[in-house]
Amino acid sequence: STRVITFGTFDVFHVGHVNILTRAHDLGDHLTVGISTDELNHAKKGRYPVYRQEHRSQIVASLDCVDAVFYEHSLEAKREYLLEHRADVLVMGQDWEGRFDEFRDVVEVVYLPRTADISTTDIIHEIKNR
Ligand code: C2G
Repeated sequence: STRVITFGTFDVFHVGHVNILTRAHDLGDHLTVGISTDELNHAKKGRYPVYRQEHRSQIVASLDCVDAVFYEHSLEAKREYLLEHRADVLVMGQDWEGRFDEFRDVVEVVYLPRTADISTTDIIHEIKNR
C-alpha cells in the first residue's frame, strides 16, 4: 500500500486546501499531513497564523481524505518526518516546485497545481477591507 505525505499551515481553511488534500489522498492509500506549528510560522513568516495549531490540525484531521496528522516543528527536519511516517510519496503545491527534489532518494516527489484565485492572504485582506 502507498503512503502519501504532505505539509502545510492550512490557516483559515479554504477550498484550495480541500483540493490539494483530496488529490494527495487519491495518489495512494494513506494520507499523513504535517501541520506547521504556530512557532514555525512565526519564525519563517514573521507572523502567527489566524487559527492556532490545535484548531488547524483538528480541522484537517476531521476530513475523510486525511488519515493522520502531526505537527511540523521544523522545515529542516523534513527528511526525518518522511522516514518517521514511512512515506512513499511527498505531495506539495506548485508554489514549492523544485524545493523538495533533494528527497527523491527516499520518496517520489509530486508537485500539484494550486487552485486558482484563492489564498489565505487574499481572504484576510478581503475580510479587513469590507
Ligand atoms: N494550496 C493550493 N491552492 C491554493 C492554496 C494553497 O493548492 N489556492 C496548497 C499549497 O500549495 C500547499 C497547501 O495547499 O501545498 C498548504 O498551503 P499553506 O497552508 O499555504 O502551506 P505553507 O504555509 O506553504 O506550508 O513544509 C512546508 C510548509 O509547511 C508548507
